[in-house]
Amino acid sequence: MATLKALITLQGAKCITLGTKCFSTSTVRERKSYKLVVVGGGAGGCSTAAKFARKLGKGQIAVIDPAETHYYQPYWTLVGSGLKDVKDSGRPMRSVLPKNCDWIQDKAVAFDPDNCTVTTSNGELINYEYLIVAMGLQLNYHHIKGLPEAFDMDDTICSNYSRATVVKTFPALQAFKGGNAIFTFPVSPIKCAGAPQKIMYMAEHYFRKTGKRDQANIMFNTTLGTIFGVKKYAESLTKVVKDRNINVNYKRNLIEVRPDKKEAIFTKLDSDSGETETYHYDFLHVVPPMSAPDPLRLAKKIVNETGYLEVNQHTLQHMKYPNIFGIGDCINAPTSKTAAAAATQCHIVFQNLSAAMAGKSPHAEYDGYTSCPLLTGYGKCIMAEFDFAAEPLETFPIDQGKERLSMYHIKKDILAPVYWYLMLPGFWNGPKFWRLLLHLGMDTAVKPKQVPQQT
Ligand code: UQ1
Repeated sequence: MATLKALITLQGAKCITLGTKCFSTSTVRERKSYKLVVVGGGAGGCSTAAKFARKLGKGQIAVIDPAETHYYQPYWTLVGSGLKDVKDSGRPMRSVLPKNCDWIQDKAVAFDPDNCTVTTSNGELINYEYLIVAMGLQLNYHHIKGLPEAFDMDDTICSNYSRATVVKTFPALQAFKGGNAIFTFPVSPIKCAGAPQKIMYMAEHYFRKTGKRDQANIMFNTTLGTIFGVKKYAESLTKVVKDRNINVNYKRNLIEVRPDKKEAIFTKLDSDSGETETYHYDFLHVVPPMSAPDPLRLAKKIVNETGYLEVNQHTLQHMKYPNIFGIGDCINAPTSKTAAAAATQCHIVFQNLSAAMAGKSPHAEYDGYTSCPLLTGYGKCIMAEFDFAAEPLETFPIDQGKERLSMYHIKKDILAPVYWYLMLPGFWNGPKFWRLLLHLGMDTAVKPKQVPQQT
């Protein structure tokens, strides 16, 4: 702590915010200073850093992220279903960051937006003119009593949401002999809100293929009151759960696991008295509650009351600090948090931050586009795509509400190369171009719908 204080005092030179610009007047050499600092080396951070690295050139950009490995998380449903190897979901962070940016392999722990600095966990102060916050979400397994320890104690508990626990899913499905297979969905916004049910459909199909479906009672215990937030896809999924004999228990929130007794405890969110229900499980797929990462959540000047970066949901520029932009899961935009959303946002951030750098007003507008390839079995996928208004915004001129083999192959075989070779190097702006082309320019939903800003 003393060292940290000394460092801060030594490097405590002033920074002046002028409109959208922040100039360092520091003469202290130790302090690093960049035109653009990107906090987070995930999908949004890498792809925006790549675009700006090309624009600004060497030495102008730093990406702050402690992780040694960058993971393509959309692979994890496929890993849990036994279709892909977890090793293929990760690549060394250095290999996915632009060559001419500095990688500060440390954790951002504090933000001082008035002085344009980010502090890292080893006490370094990084000075920026412009900042992109791309910190993703934090997984809060520890908010469920008994977790994360139960993952080590019980082979039948798994979770596709982390590298350490996704490898338990397929072996648990293989070892399953019958009984209750429970799939959960937590309170709070989560990333890829379709993933909690995708693995359930894959498990159901796997049980059928391996002759154990008759012994399985499959349950989806979700905190929500509907199966999906977009009417068109909710109708398709309601039919899927009915046809596959899956029991959906709405308004159930997992609060505790007892691996010694193989019990999962849920609160009933629709009961006033906080009533609980105890279920015996023979297989349990847990989706953790999530939040903005603690260092961001606690940076009160730049977040809203729920802890997410407070940006204008159309321009993605910060509501109070014009030299700050946000992308991906950590922002307050009211849309489903996915890599497809980050790809589309990347293009918007690039245009609007470039405008800000040139002293102009942001003009590009994000329409809330997001996409969720809802795997509903081996060889089946409903490709959900929608906007802020929860209206379908489909790329292909076919009904994407239907389960399709073509969409399954897009999810399984095509999107990963798109991610590694187009999105991370900053060349994939989402499928809007293809949507326009495939609809021969007749897409009526192309203009962003004006949805009131939510905070
Ligand atoms: C997408 O653009 C994207 O970014 C790379 C994803 O992330 C992996 C997706 O999952 C999806 C579905 C899209 C949207 C693309 C198409 C072709 C529908």
